[in-house]
Amino acid sequence: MTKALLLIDIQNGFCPGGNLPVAEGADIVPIANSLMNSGHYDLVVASQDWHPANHGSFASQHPGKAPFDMGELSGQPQVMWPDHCVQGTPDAEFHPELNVSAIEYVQRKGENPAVDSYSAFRDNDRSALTGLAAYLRDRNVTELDIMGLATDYCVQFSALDAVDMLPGVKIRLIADGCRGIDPKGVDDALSAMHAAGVEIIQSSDI
Ligand code: VGL
Ligand code: ZN
Repeated sequence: MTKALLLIDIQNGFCPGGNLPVAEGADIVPIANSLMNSGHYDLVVASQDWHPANHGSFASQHPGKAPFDMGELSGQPQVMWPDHCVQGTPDAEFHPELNVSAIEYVQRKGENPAVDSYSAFRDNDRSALTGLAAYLRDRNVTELDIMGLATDYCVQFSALDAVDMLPGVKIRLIADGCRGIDPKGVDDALSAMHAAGVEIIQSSDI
């Protein structure tokens, strides 16, 4: 029995003051810190959105596109994001108050400019794996709790891939430990995760 906590993209870029801020994004940092300190988890891992400056999800790479327009990338519809979480910049760093010393493994993602990677497990076109599923299997993880940013994008894609790629592992979403970009998108994401077999819990349940 290995209980693991997966922290999705708790980075400056997704917190107020960042380049792709999520409303109240920084409010989840104390929740992450208290869960890491709770003694409940045997293992804490985190993902980090880690884009090259010319990443194809950036509106700046598509003449005529503005941030939040729809475009296309790797043959799929793609939201055109503001430049965010560029490798080596403060925007890509974890939130300064996040207790990073408790994190044993960091999975970077979104490094290929030709495809986006919302999920911490694989690229959006599902061709390249990040290595996180193999790491968690190797560590004999049996329960995986997920929280972070943003509910309707990276959290949702990661939770759905966890169900798909870690058969037999119990997957739970810590709802109050997440914040989203679009309220409607958050509702849809919670429904989709629930329908896929993700248990939706609150941090107070742990
Ligand atoms: C994310 C949009 C673009 C996320 C990452 O972490 O949810 N969203 N890149
Ligand atoms: Zn990104």
